[in-house]
Amino acid sequence: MTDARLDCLLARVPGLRLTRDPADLAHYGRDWTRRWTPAPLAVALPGSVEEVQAIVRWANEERIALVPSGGRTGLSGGAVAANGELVLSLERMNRVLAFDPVDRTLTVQAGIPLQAVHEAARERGLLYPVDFAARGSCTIGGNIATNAGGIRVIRYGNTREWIAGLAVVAGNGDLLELNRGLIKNSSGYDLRQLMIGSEGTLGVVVEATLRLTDPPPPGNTMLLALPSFEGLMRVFAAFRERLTLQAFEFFTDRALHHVIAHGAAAPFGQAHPFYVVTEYAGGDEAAEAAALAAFEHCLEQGWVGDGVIGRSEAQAAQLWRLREGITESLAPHKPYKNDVSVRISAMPAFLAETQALLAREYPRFDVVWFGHIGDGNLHINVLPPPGMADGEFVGHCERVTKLLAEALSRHGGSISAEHGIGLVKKPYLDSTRSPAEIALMRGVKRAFDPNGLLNPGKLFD
Ligand code: 2HG
Ligand code: ZN
Repeated sequence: MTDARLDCLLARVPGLRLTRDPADLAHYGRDWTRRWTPAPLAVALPGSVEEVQAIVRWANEERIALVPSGGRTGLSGGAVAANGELVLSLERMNRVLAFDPVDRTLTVQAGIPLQAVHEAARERGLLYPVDFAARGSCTIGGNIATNAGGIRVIRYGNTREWIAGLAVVAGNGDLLELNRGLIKNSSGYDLRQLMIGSEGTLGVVVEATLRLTDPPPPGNTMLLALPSFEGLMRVFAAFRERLTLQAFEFFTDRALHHVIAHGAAAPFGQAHPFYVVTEYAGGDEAAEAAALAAFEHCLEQGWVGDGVIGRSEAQAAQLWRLREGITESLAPHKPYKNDVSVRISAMPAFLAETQALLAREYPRFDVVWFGHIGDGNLHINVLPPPGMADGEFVGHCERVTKLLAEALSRHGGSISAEHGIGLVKKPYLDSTRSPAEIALMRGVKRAFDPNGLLNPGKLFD
């Protein structure tokens, strides 16, 4: 291995899969942010909990930083290894371990892709309801690390709601069995919940016990075209009042432009400034009548200009592609990403203020808005004007993010809704968390990871 520390690791964990192949270092050293040059020391691909524990103990002796790694689909730089860290990939630990039909839980290893969890639940007649476009590549461990949200939070909540138990290797190598699948457990601090959303800074999630639920009756999908931003929250209120919403997602014409340029079919004969994809439970006559009533009400009020229903599964998938294809269609342009949230009640005022701010600050930039508007969560992707150097572009975006963070602070919002803080949003953490909170978070970090070796530099320094 030409590195005495790695030789020592291999001697201690015989058979450990470890690579320093430059292609592997580049592959495992970065996530979807693509802003940092990967430079890990090596990549370890353990095959068991015991191997993970041995790696963490070795890292403490050698004082080597570790970057826990799932599917690396994150957008905040939380899984980047750019400073000689050892990447600890859970990729090989990707099995379903147990299913309990009475508890309705599925116990899995952390490296299992979200889509495989969906399939495992479906095969057992049940549903794991957290879902989003990266389902094929992201892993459940990464979902837990960021408390991932996605397109069905409006109905089912975030990842946090679906974790009945966790097995976690703490910063000193101890194995913690947190909550052990219990529904009720009033026995002190809930360390499981603390671990969820901690971005790999407190422990390495190695196994998770997931709650499953009944699959809903078939839903229906509708695409709405809106003439203005102002009507957006009113349309949401009108649909929520009449229907059980499973998703309520919004995007702008610029977003649609990129998805169509990427191969999707245009949904309407003419362009509209804003769009909503909504999915509602039912699929029966009553739901259809309620959806039609909501649509007609919005049409009469002038909040909606046009609409189309996905009549078959294939049509619904086509409508969903318009929303779910946005991130992929923007990726070649290297967008600067914002993922912000406010309470739903604060959304109209926040939208008006943010729209004015961005129109003022980004007159030359392509600004693409989309997101989970029914959860108060907006994604604002900024694309560089042609020819602008990367440094100048990022500098500009960082200055505007500061203004956005100040607006969020005034509206009681969050600088990260579902992507995590990572490296990208670290400078703005104090817009969302008070000094007292951050001091406590640092204390928690020290308690779980005394030598500061787990994902150092992410979340805070
Ligand atoms: C989504 O909602 C993801 O599609 C990605 O959270 C958001 O690319 C983004 O900014
Ligand atoms: Zn999202």
